[in-house]
Amino acid sequence: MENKISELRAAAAEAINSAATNLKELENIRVKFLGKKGELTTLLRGMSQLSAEDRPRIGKIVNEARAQIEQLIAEKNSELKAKELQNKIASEKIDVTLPGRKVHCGHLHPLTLTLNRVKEIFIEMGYSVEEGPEVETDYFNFEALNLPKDHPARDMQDSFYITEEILLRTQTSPVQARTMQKNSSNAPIRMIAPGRVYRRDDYDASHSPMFTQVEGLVIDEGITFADLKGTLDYFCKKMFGDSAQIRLRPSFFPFTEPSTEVDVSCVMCHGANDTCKVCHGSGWLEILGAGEVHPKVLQMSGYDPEKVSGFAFGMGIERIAMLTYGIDDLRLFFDNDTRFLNQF
Ligand code: 2U9
Repeated sequence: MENKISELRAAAAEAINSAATNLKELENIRVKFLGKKGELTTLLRGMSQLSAEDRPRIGKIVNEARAQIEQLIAEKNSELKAKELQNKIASEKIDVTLPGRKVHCGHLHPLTLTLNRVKEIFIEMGYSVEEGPEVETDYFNFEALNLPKDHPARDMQDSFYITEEILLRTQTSPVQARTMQKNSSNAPIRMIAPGRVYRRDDYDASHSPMFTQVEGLVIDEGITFADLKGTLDYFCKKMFGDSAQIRLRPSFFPFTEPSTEVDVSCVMCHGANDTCKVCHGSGWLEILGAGEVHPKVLQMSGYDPEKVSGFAFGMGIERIAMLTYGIDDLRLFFDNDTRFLNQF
């Protein structure tokens, strides 16, 4: 028995010193000798067969052997841990003299930049920014805006219908109609409604089935066409520079009466170049539609046209961005080619 114990002790010491080259191997050795089914543990179990006088002596030797092996394992454990740490430090060494990696920083999309600027100008004038659903009811998209079901003007906009009564909004005007209906009677309104709108259009250099609009609505007592003109003139000067001028041409929209289309003096040549590619020599660019809110539209959403009046306008953000940045193809905004986007 004593021989067996000293053989085991020697074998364990040998294994710990030479075989254990990492912590996992060391653990395997610990289990082999000291584990539940380990060799020394098995030996201890066999002690019941020893005579009563041999048992305490042999027990002492086994316990000493166990303590020695444990001690060796603990020492080896610290040694291996230190070695592993050294290896880790060596392999993870950072060369601080290497040149840094360039951080690619994202930035806002040109349409967002343009939209933000438009919003900023109207917010400075005291307008609130309202939003509404892109999936709309036929009622808010058409009916509440003086476009009943049989109205010929509905043909002007081919729409994406989801059911007979639900469609993708063709303009942001339903947001204004919803705001009016939410308000108590004749409460003044000064709001813009930015957002995406959808129309069954071709996808080419100047058309897209989805684009971004900003519409505005002002309602109060005594609002006149002069207020509309002054507001849009101020907006264009802020947006395109102090030298920008506006020109109004008569037009027709079912939700405004009278209605007008608004041109701004050419942002490129300021009307001074017959060969200008942006205005084609006319000196003017069409950028807005507007008008006084139709009395029927006021009435339908709970406002009294005898007491209050208002003006409304609408513009396409893609068109404004194309004019300000000198872009001739609308599709560039949606292709997400980083060679284009990185220029903003
Ligand atoms: C309510 C009352 C009136 C919104 C208006 C326009 C004129 C207009 C177009 C410009 C280019 C849309 O982006 S575009 O295709 N818009 O010409 N929009 S007046 O009038 C309203 C809206 C809501 C309750």
